[in-house]
Amino acid sequence: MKINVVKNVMEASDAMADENRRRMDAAGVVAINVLSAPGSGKTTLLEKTIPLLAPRYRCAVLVGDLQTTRDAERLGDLGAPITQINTGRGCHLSPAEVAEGLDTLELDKIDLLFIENVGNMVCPAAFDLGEHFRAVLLSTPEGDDKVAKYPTLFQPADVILLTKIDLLDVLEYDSQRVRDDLSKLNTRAPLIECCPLSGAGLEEWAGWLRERFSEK
Ligand SMILES: Nc1nc2c(ncn2[C@@H]2O[C@H](COP(=O)(O)OP(=O)(O)OP(=O)(O)O)[C@@H](O)[C@H]2O)c(=O)[nH]1
Ligand SMILES: [Mg+2]
Repeated sequence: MKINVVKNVMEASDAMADENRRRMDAAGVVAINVLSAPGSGKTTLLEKTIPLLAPRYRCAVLVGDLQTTRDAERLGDLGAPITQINTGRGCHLSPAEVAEGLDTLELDKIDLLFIENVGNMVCPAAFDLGEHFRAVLLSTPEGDDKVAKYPTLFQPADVILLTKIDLLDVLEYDSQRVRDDLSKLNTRAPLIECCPLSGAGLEEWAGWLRERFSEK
């Protein structure tokens, strides 16, 4: 009896991600996959970050959502190329969708490409999109227990942003618990405490991005 085995259902996905990375490498683009739960502040972070980096760094954004162009509209006045990717029912961006997004951009004119993933703490973490680095946001209202509960999101992160620190005083939030959980899971990624809304802490994040670009 012949038994068919699908050895690695992710193989095609990973091959597509590698191809995306190759295209971006050829154009000198550094790509950051930005992941978090819905509403942690990904778009707000990008709204504040792009003006901090311009004009020295030419930024662009691929932004994933199930429906609407709302995030792209928010980012649309920054002077950076923005492409909204609607996934329909999809709970994460796929490398094939990112490849289509790359087709809409002039890669030779981009230094930093932010890929705002669909808000979700589980599925997006499983897919390499061809990015060079992963930035993971954790906002204080989500609770201080999330690092240990969602290890697959935080373990591969290259940088972690603890956002909405302006709310620390009104929440019963233990930042040390986050640091303790990270010390068991990921000691490589710096933890940047910030408030994307006010801009507090964003110079440290911008510095981290500039360093990643200069390393490439
Ligand atoms: N208090 C506070 N609110 C913030 C901060 N950053 C973002 N917000 C608010 O959080 C809400 C969600 O922010 P978004 O930037 O839309 O979050 P997102 O992660 O892009 O959301 P999705 O794309 O839906 O996953 C908005 O009402 C923001 O104004 C912050 O630093 N402090
Ligand atoms: Mg958003």
